[in-house]
Amino acid sequence: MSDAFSILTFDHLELYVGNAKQAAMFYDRGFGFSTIAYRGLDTGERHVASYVMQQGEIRLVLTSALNPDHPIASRAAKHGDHVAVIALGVRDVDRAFQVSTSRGALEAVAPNEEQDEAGKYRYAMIYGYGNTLIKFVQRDRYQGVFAPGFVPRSIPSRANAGLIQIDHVVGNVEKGQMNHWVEFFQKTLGLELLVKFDDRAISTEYSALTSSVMQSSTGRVKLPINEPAIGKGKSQIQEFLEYNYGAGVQHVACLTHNIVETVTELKNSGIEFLSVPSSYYANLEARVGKIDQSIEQLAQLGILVDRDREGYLLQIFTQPVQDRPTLFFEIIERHGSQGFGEGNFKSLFEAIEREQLIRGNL
Ligand code: TYF
Ligand code: FE
Repeated sequence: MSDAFSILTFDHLELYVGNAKQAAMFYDRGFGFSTIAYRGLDTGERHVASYVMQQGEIRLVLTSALNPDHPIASRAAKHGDHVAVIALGVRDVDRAFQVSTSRGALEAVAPNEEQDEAGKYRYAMIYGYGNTLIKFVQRDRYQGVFAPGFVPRSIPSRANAGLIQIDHVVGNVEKGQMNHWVEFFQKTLGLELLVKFDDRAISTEYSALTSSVMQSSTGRVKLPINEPAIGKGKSQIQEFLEYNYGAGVQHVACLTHNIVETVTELKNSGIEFLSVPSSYYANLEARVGKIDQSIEQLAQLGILVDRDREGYLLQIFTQPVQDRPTLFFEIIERHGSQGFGEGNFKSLFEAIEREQLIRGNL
């Protein structure tokens, strides 16, 4: 198996937000990200302000417009704070752009080179689902902290939470659109369809969804896509689409090597998580067998466990990180399993439905 061109990793995710200065404090104090670079009025940037936040290899760029006519202002007004750009590290931006656009991807920004004293930085962008942009980044000849136009700013988070890598980034698309986007990622990026969960695998009494997991050849970039399916109540995917005003990134899964410590830290910092009933833990050991963690501790923190042929995984989901029921984060620790917690889908979706019911959206 091989990609259409070499996709190395997630380079960063850029969020368009209403107030980047305040969001930066949330991702620092709440999630344990350190500020590593900045651009804004005081660095000579007239149109936007951006904070580059890093934890382990995860980089989030938080960007706000400085005036109401800027397209980033209208995007943030429409979708709320959201992941606007999925940036992929590639070996060759020109090839990534040429191959993907010749196979049907729409051009957003043609290959561009920016330069400063730290070297040369190349990028290009294509359109993904909804208003999401997919950016190709090539930084092999760039030695700077982030990119030209940014000044280094070293503000270490007071409490690193042990997040180390982006594991996967999930998109929600409108009903009937999932296969279109699966084919889009197969054709234009050469991603492989790893697994498909249909609405029988993913349904509760009230709601249903279908999901396809797309993956790059190295496995480092995983981009699952969900669409709503018909159920007795409103699908959580439909709820997302209504509040996000269209397709977009639903959740970002961050890898940790110690989920117990990570979640303890995040909870102490005020991050709120979904919770499952204590009955989930009653027959857990029978379901997943022996694991290294104490089930009592997992139950206390609300961490979910799933096992497949290759091993097991631990996962937990935050509440949405803005007032709209849109973007949320997943914390995941893998022990062999490369799955997504299929065995937890029912409990997880019932937990989400309890929240939908409180919001008046079930
Ligand atoms: O990425 C996944 O597939 C899991 C489970 O709306 C999941 O994290 C799937 C759909 C969803 C929430 C979580
Ligand atoms: Fe996930």
